[in-house]
Amino acid sequence: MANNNIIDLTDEQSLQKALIIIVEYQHNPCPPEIRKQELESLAKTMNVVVCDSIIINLKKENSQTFLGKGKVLELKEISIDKDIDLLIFEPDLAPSIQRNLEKILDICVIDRREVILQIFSDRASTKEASLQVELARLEYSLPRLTRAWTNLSRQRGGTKGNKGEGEKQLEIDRRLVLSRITKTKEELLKVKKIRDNQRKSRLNSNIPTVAIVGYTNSGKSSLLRYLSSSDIFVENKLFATLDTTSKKIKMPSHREMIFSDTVGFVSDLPHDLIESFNSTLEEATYADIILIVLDGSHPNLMGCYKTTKETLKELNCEDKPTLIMLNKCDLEINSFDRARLKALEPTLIETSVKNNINIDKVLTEIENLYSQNVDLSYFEIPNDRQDLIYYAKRNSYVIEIKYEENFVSLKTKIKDQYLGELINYKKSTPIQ
Ligand SMILES: Nc1nc2c(ncn2[C@@H]2O[C@H](COP(=O)(O)OP(=O)(O)OP(=O)(O)O)[C@@H](O)[C@H]2O)c(=O)[nH]1
Ligand SMILES: [Mg+2]
Repeated sequence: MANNNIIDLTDEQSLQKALIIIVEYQHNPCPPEIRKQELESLAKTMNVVVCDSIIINLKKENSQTFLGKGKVLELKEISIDKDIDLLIFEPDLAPSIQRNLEKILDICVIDRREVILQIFSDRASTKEASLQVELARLEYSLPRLTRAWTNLSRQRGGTKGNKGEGEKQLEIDRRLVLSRITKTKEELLKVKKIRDNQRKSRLNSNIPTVAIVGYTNSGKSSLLRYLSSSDIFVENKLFATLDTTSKKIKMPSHREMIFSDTVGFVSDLPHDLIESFNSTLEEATYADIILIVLDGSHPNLMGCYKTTKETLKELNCEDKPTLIMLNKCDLEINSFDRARLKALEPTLIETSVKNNINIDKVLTEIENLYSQNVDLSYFEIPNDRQDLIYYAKRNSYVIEIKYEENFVSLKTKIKDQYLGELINYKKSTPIQ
């Protein structure tokens, strides 16, 4: 690829010095101090050194440079004084503003969205995740082909050569990016088909599925790792997980359920990333139960809760049976937020995956939730058809078996294709 226009931070460049700029100019319910902290941890995850962070109150937006002339010059002075290589802005910048700022400041200017793209790009490990990130990066780069900076060094587009040459090169670059986008989409479609087939076979079985969702770094992978005694990747950094991992878990009733880990949410997740990660997030759409993991020690707990609920709404999952874990209760949880959350979500369970607090309770609750919400079938099986009871146990999710005088009553969740001979003993009304 000749020109991807996205910063590529290699190890050698890992000591890039960044200045973070949070601009307050439209009402944002999340306090700037908290947004600053989050952008700092995102920047650190991207492997840059954050030298300083500044919050700027902006009354009137400048159409060319977003900030006023005086502020831009002030930033230039700070950047020179502190030997800054990289400015990171929140909110996201329009391509033309980013270009103008880079020209005036003579250093690389990126926004939060590009930071997230970079992190996703560094972390994508499976083919699907890599393709998804590649697509988001290419789409992001398209309107930015004339940027002065890329790979933290100057690029030719728009800055060198005469105008005619620049335009010709730009057209070549545009076409290259567009054909790459088409190719990536095609490849993605193929990978998606494989995933869909895997999911289909999981859904076709009678094993209930639980999607573990929540803000990044809340403990989702830690939970699945703990439950499945596996070595799933867990890290105290944002976006440790970009792919879905599914594991069969033995529940307290000894029945099995499939738990799937998902990519973490973040507030204002760039829309193209939500779209490109849709197939991963679809795990939630198809799950029987949603398990939300919240980090109780997060400084913006209510914001994380809100973002999680909003993202689930975007995925059309808001009406699914849902359980909330208020995780990391071994750490300090803001008592005001805890009370607010409990009022909103009375069934919330305080947990610590780290110290195994209330994890069994979560599993039991999930089973309860499932049996309350699932469409059950009812059967009365003659006592001498123990083979059918055995068949039902193996091929459906049995909620209850009662041995009556003349028959065995069975309450279960079973898919039509598994009914077999059981269909002859199906009852339309629930067993009393
Ligand atoms: N103190 C404490 N730390 C926890 C607990 N659960 C998880 N952690 C830590 O929180 C950090 C993030 O955990 P992960 O399981 O990677 O979080 P995640 O939700 O999968 O994060 P993403 O994949 O980025 O979305 C790790 O350092 C864990 O060790 C807990 O109950 N208590
Ligand atoms: Mg994870």
